Amino acid sequence: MTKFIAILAVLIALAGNAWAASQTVTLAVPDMTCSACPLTVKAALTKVDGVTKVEASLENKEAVVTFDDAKTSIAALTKATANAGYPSSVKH
Ligand SMILES: [Cu+2]
Repeated sequence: MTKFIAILAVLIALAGNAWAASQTVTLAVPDMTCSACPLTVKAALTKVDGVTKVEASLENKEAVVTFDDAKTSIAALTKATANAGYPSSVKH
């Protein structure tokens, strides 16, 4: 019986993971002006819980962020860049 409950717990945990979806968003970060800026933006975004990948580009003035939408939101991402001194918005 204990074993059955343990198996059930594993199945529930796996099902829980299935709900979390990995999302990728492109943020426009117009205030990046030198090669150090993308590093600051990347560091700020990487610190947000749930973010799995960040690519910040000075040339495009944008940051491409991959995150787990069960752990964080686009609002949290734009807030993180703003707190680092770089206001951002979603690129459509
Ligand atoms: Cu800079």
